[in-house]
Amino acid sequence: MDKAIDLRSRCRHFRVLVIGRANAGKTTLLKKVCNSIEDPEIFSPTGQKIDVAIVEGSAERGRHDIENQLVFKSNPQFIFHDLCGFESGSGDETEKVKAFIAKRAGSNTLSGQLHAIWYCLPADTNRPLLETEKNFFNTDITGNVPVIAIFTKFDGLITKAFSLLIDDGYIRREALTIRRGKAQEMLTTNFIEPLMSTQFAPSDHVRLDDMRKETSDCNELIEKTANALTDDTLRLLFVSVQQNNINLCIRYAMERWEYYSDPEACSSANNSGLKSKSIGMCRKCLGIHVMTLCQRSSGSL
Ligand SMILES: Nc1nc2c(ncn2[C@@H]2O[C@H](COP(=O)(O)OP(=O)(O)O)[C@@H](O)[C@H]2O)c(=O)[nH]1
Ligand SMILES: [Mg+2]
Repeated sequence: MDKAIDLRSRCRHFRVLVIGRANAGKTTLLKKVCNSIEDPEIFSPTGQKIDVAIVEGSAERGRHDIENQLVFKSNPQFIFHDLCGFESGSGDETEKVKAFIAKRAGSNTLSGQLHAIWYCLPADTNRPLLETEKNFFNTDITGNVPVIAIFTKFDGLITKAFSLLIDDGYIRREALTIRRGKAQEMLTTNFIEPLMSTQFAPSDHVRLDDMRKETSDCNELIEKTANALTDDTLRLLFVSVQQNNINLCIRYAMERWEYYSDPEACSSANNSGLKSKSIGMCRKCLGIHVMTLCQRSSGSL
């Protein structure tokens, strides 16, 4: 825990570059990650707030300038860079991303560095991987920064799968039962396999259901991002900026021997829960300690 506090005093932010076509669902996803219904605030690279109301049309431009930093009031520990329009096929965009990543890699502060890339690919499209996207994953652009591919709008692919099944002669009830499995097959064949066979394939990939729904969550994305961070310090930072994902905090706490062997942490429940690493059994006894960890590291204690 001391390590987390020390780290948070040196680095207050986790910085993510989000790439994807227009309408891929990027903003909706970021709102979900930060538990926000509001749009993010936009800051220049030097931290000046950009007032998007001043110039008409500047909101979209401001949001999609890769250099600008998007921050949600609800979770200011995350800084996002939003790159839209990468589908245009222009070599300029690729160069811009390369230059941005190289500049961030050269930053002499941990806060200034880029920690992860989320590459959004809409799953409801007839064009799974565009040329520029193939180029991105066949070129060494990202260096050591882990990339997670996110298949957004899986609900749209389920709708497509349903239509195909009906066209194939399935009755409605049967089609409803098997449409999800069919959509997963389509995702694997048309999206995941071509993507993962690229030369610089992403560290991991995740499929997201309808992010517009209140009940949907992005826990799998958060967990996969945490797993892709090979640097223990960074992973600790990422876990410490989570405000919504208590399971990740619990799991991470359990992986750390300090927690695993701390007799105090187990005072309210039986030890065998910890030893068996059963999250369910340990939730009770660790919950309170993890809450403390999260609150302390987010600065509210
Ligand atoms: N079907 C479906 N639509 C979505 C989902 N996420 C976002 N959308 C819709 O897709 C459109 C574009 O979303 P937005 O987040 O603004 O995309 P961005 O341009 O990549 O930032 C909006 O109309 C959203 O309501 C999703 O998971 N499923
Ligand atoms: Mg957007």
